[in-house]
Amino acid sequence: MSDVFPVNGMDAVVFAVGNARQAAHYYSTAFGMRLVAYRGPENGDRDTAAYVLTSGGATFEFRGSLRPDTDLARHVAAHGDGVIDLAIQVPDVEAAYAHAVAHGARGLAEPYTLEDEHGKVQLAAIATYGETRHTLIDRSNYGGAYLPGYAAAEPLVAPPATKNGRLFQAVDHCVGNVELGKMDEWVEFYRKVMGFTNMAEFIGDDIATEYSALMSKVVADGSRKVKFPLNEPAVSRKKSQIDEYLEFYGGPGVQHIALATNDILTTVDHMRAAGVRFLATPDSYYDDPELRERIGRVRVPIEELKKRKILVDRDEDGYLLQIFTEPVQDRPTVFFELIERHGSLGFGKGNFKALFEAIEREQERRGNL
Ligand code: TYF
Ligand code: FE
Repeated sequence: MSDVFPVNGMDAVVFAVGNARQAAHYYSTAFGMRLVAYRGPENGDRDTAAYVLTSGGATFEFRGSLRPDTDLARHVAAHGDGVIDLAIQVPDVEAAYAHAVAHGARGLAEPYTLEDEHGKVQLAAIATYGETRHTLIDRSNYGGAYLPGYAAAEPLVAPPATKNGRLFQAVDHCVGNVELGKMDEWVEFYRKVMGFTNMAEFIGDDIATEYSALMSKVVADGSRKVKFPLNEPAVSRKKSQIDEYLEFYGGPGVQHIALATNDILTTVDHMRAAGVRFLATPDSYYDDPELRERIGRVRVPIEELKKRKILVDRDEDGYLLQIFTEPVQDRPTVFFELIERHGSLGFGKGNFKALFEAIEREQERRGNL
């Protein structure tokens, strides 16, 4: 199962943005990330400014166009700031690419090698939903800051004052929004092309029509290191948040990136203090005796979660704490999730109702409900 398309984990999440320099600043100050590499005219790239930031094992690259007539500029004009690449680390790029295209993937870049004094990197790329791509990458023979062509860079600001100097340590999952009726086709795409399998968590018809206005299924590689939930709008009373996304993004794309943290309270406190806005759950969520019953004991008093509007869910394997930011750019498109897992492999199914009601209140404020 996992041997038809072995993966080692997520590589970089690449964003196309209107102003990469300011994005680098925001993700440094508000998300506590560390600038590690840069590429621009100073390094011979006349078209692009690219900033690479890390937080533990998570890597984000922000690319901005210096000219109006580039693919990157066209992408930002069409979609606003957004994710263009969910790069995946694979042990064998040639084999992964060959398997993917033989099973129906559209190839965007045949396997190629980048090389400099720090070693070599193998890459290839395939298309996924919308204008999003998956770069397949093997950097196991590379010791440089990011990729050949990028120069090492110094952090922009001091690290956050946490025990390990960061606010999160990995990308937990990356969610895609696709068009009505297409979710199962994309589930099938990941099954055929990458051998990914359906995880148990999904939003069924009943929940979809009652309150969520979306359907959702999760695919993951055999080792569960790469997890891709996929949403489609559901027909319901109100305008689906997925339709709002599709309208403003101009088609399918990445909806949210979930970041794994070991201390969600500290992370949320830091991000809030830096000006990041989170979706607010009503106090009634925490005061509901049914919630307290269902959740049982978690590592902090519920009052601490209530103060910060952190959601909590439990399943047979354990529990998780999670919270969602508002969209992080002008358009109501991409947002982030913070997630602290204690055994649970789920996605917060028990929170869907409260979460989607909070999202609907925001849609309403934007005039998009
Ligand atoms: O990734 C997930 O499935 C959860 C739940 O618009 C979720 O984070 C699903 C859809 C959505 C927001 C959150
Ligand atoms: Fe999520």
